Amino acid sequence: MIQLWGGGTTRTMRAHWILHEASVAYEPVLIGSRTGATQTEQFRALNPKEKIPVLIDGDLVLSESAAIVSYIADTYARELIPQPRTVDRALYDQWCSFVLMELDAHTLYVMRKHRDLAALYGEAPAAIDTAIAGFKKQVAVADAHLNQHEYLVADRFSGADILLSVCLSWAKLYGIDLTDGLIAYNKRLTQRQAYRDAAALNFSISAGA
Ligand SMILES: N[C@@H](CCC(=O)N[C@@H](CS)C(=O)NCC(=O)O)C(=O)O
Repeated sequence: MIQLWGGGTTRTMRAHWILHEASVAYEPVLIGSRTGATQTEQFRALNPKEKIPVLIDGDLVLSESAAIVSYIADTYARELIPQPRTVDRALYDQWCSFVLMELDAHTLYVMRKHRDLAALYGEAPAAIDTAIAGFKKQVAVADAHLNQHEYLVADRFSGADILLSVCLSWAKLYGIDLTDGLIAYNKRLTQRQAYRDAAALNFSISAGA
């Protein structure tokens, strides 16, 4: 039985959502972040980075939320990801890298680190201001694309939309104003049954302090 470790965060949400989209039966192991549960000997053996989510499928132990999204789609739901070695797959990879770097690591996560987790990482108001400005500038590129297309790649729902939608929900939670177009796109995606079922499970525990 496939296992997915982790819950309560936007990164774990990505993995729960793709598993639900793919209708894959799995056992959720709902450990939370910053609870100490990622520092046990058992968990460190799965992921020495001490981070959730982690997927176990047979002999494969896979961390990194975006890698999990692509693996599940490639293996169990090929309609959710363009085929390898195609132009659409290159564009899919481009959008995934964009979301992970420009909307997650460089911007939203900077806000998380220096605002929510300032006790650990230090306060940095200037970094937060530039993170918000950076997020708005970068997300405008996705907005312009989505004004012309229903989805990010090949005009069909894919794992890349999961990554973007989760970041848009995260931005909303942080009080960042989004355009009507992005709000409508996100609403459409979060109305999917798979999203609702995954969110009910993922957010049944909280993110941790
Ligand atoms: N790049 C990783 C980031 C994973 C990550 O940072 N996870 C956080 C929760 S969102 C975590 O597990 N932190 C360790 C802890 O809080 O115990 C991914 O996308 O999967």
